[in-house]
Amino acid sequence: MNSLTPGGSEAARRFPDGFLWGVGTSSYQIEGAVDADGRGPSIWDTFVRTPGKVNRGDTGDIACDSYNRLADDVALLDALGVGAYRFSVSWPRVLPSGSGEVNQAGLDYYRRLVDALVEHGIRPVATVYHWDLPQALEDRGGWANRDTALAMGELAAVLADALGDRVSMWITINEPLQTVQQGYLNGSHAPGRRDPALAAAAIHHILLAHGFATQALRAGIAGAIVGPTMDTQPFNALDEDAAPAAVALDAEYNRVYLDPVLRGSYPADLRADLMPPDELVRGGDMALISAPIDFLGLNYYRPHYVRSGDWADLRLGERPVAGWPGTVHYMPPDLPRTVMGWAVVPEGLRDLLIRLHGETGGLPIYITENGCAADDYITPEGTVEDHERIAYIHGHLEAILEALTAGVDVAGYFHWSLMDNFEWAEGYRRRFGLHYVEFGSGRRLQKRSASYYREVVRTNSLPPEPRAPTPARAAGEPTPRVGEAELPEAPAAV
Ligand code: IFM
Repeated sequence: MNSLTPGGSEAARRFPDGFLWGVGTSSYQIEGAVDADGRGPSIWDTFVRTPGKVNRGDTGDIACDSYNRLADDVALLDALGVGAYRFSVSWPRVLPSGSGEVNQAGLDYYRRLVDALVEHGIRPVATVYHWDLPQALEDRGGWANRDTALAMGELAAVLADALGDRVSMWITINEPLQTVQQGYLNGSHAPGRRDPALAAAAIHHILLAHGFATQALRAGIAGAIVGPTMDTQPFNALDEDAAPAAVALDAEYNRVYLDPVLRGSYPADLRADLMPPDELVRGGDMALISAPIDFLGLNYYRPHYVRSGDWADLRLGERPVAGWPGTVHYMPPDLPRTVMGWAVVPEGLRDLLIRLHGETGGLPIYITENGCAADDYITPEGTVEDHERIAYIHGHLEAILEALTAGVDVAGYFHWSLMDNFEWAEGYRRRFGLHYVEFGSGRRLQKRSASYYREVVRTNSLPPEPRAPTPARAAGEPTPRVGEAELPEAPAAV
């Protein structure tokens, strides 16, 4: 793909001094202990109990049991040698009713976590909202209700007060796109709505929540470093006729979140039914949403492709682009894919970083998530040989080096994830971790990729080449370079 593949000079493979290496998780995906110490219910506790919503009916009731295994997880981080850990706070653990009374026992858990991290020289990076909205707020309208944004400001103030002496770096919201697309448009995530009018309101209120949280964090913590995390998803048009649809999808998926934060306005070409109506956008809202941020968090997994094509003649895996007759979502058959069905395109990350460098006016960008699900398994020798993941990381780190060379201020990389966990509607069947989790016993086991990543962190550079052969899938599985006839069902997010 580039000049850095095996043989690139050592200097070219080095990351800048001070580059922040980390891993990430989120509360509902790992903590379990959903009834412990006064935690209130979240929308995910409700959603997982709705028949047919989550694969095999899996729940986050136990997950990785991180609430009770805090020391084990910090030991894993320590062994990786990472400089930072990105975790999220469970809102219903801290404010069981969404606002009002604070649950001290819940706050204490995060205090213990942060103390342990600091003791080990690992910088805590906290996400205020990673999808587990208190059910009490959902009962009052969830993200379609402006009060939810105000309540998130309240949550951020509580967190600033309790953790601000030890946590300086904060992510306000994680992937607002997914909250809106999956939570309010296609219903595949909690709260499972399918209503563009609610989605339009949710867009505005989740951005407003970012604004209120930023304000509260800055007010409570001197020198707070604050930014949102977006999962900006490139849309590539494969022919000229499909280009207008790609631009429209970019507005619907990406610019609708980036523009308000970076420019203080919604994109004029946004799908009309998703444009937050004037009566919801009050005076001062856009100024609050676009208050200065210190960095942009970027979660990158994959790009998308559209081509012109007859809706009556779709191939397996293709879907119409809604609102664009004659244009289809397309998966080029020669692209490798992960078990999620997501295309593996590291250079998409490089190009996206260069784009965002321009759009943010050169703000530092942290890759707050990047990783892949794979069909990992424990070999008879007791190891997990996840060479597909190593190749994935390697390729994406090369892409980051290229972006750095092009002048982008990439300030850190957080691999998703520290360990296998509850992958939302997919339940536990999709493993994203550097550590294998034996669900049931809760045992954690280092995968081969953890050793690879430890070496990257230790040397602050990319190894000359991945350490082992890089089959696209675990041994015994068919290669993902399959013909179009074998394309899987398209992911629900798009
Ligand atoms: O597991 C999720 C995470 O919660 C948000 N970003 C994408 C990951 C993989 O799907």
